[in-house]
Amino acid sequence: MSSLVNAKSWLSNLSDGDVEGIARRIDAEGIYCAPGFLSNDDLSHMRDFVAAAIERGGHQTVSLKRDELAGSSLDDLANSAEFRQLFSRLYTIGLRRPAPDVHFYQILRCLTGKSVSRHSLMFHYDSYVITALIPVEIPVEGKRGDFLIIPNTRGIRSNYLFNLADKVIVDNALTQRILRTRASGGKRIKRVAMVPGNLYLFWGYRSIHTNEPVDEGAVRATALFHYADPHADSYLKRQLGRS
Ligand SMILES: O=C(O)CCC(=O)C(=O)O
Ligand SMILES: [Fe+2]
Repeated sequence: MSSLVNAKSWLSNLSDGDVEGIARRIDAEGIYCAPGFLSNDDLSHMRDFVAAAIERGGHQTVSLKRDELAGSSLDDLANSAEFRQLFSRLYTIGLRRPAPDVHFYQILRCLTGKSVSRHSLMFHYDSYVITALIPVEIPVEGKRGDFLIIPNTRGIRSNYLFNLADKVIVDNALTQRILRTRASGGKRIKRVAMVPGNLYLFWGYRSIHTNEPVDEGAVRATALFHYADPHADSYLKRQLGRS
């Protein structure tokens, strides 16, 4: 049975100094990794959940949202006080600002089938300050679907309009092409071979990132927890109907 014991014990042993260390590591390296965050039992439970979701989805890419994750154990993780506190502590200590309430934009991304390429190498900034990523399933042969990140290329924009401008620049076809070319050897692009059960943390809002594709017959599943939208109260954002 999945119990999240490893995760909870690691989380509850974190001192403020440890959290500060995590923040400074993300500042310096772009990404922090806590190895073995999930136990093998947790992982195998989540993998069964992923396999069932892919089966139901007709062996195509599926993205499950928070309300579709009941029974996956990822719901228990998102609801656990220890996990939630990691985000508010990392925000307060890392950004030296008071942390907003913890509401996750939570996704379980399961890539497989012909649609893999459409969902890969799409470089982007997240809308949320902190991104936590836990790989659940990573192919052991063929293309691994490495995570790619150009860390900390922008600050937290004071204004939603500037944020939109950044996103438009990254979103266009030319920029995507340049980034894809650079992905194979660019110095600033960091490649991370993801290990299932590890917890990865990065400043999703500040960093351009994406994943490489996997083979059509393979499965790459990642659990994502996004926290703290700096533009949650933006009038312009509301008018534009952006989420
Ligand atoms: O699955 C991944 O490796 C990254 C996904 C991602 O960046 C996102 O969903 O915002
Ligand atoms: Fe992202």
